[in-house]
Amino acid sequence: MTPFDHLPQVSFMGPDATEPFALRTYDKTRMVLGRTMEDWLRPAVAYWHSFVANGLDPFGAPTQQRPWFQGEPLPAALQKADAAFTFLERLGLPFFCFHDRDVAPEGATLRDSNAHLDHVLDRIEQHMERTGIRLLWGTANLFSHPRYMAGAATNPDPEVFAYAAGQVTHALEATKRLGGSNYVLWGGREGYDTLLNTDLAREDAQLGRFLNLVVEHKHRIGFTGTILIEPKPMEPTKHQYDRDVATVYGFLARHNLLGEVKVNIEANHATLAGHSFEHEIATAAALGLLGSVDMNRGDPQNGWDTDQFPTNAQDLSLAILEVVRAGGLGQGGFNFDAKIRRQSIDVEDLLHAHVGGIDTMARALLIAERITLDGALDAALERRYAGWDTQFGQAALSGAMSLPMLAEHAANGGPGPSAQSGRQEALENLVTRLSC
Ligand code: XUL
Ligand code: CO
Repeated sequence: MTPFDHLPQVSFMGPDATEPFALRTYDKTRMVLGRTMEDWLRPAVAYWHSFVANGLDPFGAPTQQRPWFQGEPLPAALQKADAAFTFLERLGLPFFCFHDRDVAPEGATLRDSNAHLDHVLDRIEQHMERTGIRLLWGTANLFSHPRYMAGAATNPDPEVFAYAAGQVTHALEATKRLGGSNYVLWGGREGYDTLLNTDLAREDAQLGRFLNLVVEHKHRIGFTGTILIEPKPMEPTKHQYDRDVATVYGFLARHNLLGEVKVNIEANHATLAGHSFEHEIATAAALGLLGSVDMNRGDPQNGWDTDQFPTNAQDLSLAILEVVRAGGLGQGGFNFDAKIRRQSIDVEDLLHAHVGGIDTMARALLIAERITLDGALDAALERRYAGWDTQFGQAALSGAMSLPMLAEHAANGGPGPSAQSGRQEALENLVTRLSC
C-alpha cells in the first residue's frame, strides 16, 4: 500500500480532453522533427522534490505528510522507494534522478551510509527492471549535513574534502550500477558567505583537483555517462563558484577539463544569475557544453529559487528552440527540478504538477517545431551574418588579414558600411504568430 495507489494512470487523451490528469499535448510517440517527443525531452522526476520534501520552510513546520516520514529510517526508505515507483508508473515518464541521501538515510559512519544506499538501491534496481523506468542522473548530497557548512571540495579542512570524495566515489559507482546516463555535481555550498574568511585561490585549486579526481574515477570504473556541473550563482551561499555557464567554462578550461565535463542548466538558476534560460542554453551549445536541463521556473517578483513547475509554453519555447538548434540534449534530458507549493498537501497535487509541466514542455516543443519548419527566423539570421560567409569575411575571421590589412580594406571602402535594421519587433511578431 502506498499513498499513490489510488492515483489514475496518466495518458495522452488529445487536445480536447478536460480530465484533470489527461495529457493534452504530450504524446510520447508523436514525431517532431525526426524524433519522438519522448526522445527530444527525455523527462525525469526529481526524487528529492517529489518524495523527500515535506513543505518545511524557514517560517513553519512541514505541511505534507507521507508515511515514510515516520518510523525507522531504513525500512522507511524502502517504503519510500516502493511509493516513488508507484508514482512514476502512474505518471509514465521514462526517467528519475536522485541524490544519495534522498534514497537512503545517512548512517553513523561513511561505511554505514554506503551500506544503507546499497541496500535501498537493491530495491530500486528491482523496480527499475520491473517498470523499465531509467536513471537520468545520480548525484551526492554534499550540502545538507553540517560537516559541509563551509563547503565540500572547497572546505578549509582537507578531511571534509576526503569525506566528500568518499561520498562521490560511492554515488558515482551507484549511478553506474543503475545504468545512469549522467552524473551531476551541483556545488551546493562551494562558494562563500564572506570574503573575510575565504581564500579564493585555494578554493579554486581544491575544486579543480576534486573535479579532476571525479573524472579520473569515472574512467577508472568505465562509467560511460557524462559528468555535469550545475551552475547556480547564489543560495545557499552568498556567492557560488559555479555561477553560470560562462563561469563554468572558464573553470573547466583552467583545470584542463574541457571535453570531459558538460553542464546541467537549471531554468531558475539562469534567472537568478540575471540571464534568461535560453541564454544559458545557447551559451552552453556555443561552447560545446550542453549536457542536460533542470526544468523549472522562478517567480518574476521573487529573487530566490522558487523551483516551480513550468506553465508558460510560449516563454519556454525560446529555450526549447535553442535545444532544437543544438540538435537535442544527447544523453541528457529534462529533469523536473521543481516542487509543489507548501499548501499543496495532497498527493494529487504532485500529479497535477507533473502533468501540467510535461504538457507545457510538449507545447513549447511544438512551437519550436513550427518556428523551425517555417524557416523564416533561421533565414533572417543567416542573412544578417551573410557578410561573414564571403571571401572577405572568411579572411577577416581566419586570421589571414592582420589589423593593418583590415584598416587598409576599410580605408579603401569609401563612405563605409551602411547600417542595417536588427528587425527585432518583426522577429518577435513572427515568433508570436507561430506560437498560437
Ligand atoms: C539546487 C538544485 C539541486 C541540484 C542537484 O538548487 O538545483 O537540486 O539539481 O543537487
Ligand atoms: Co537543479
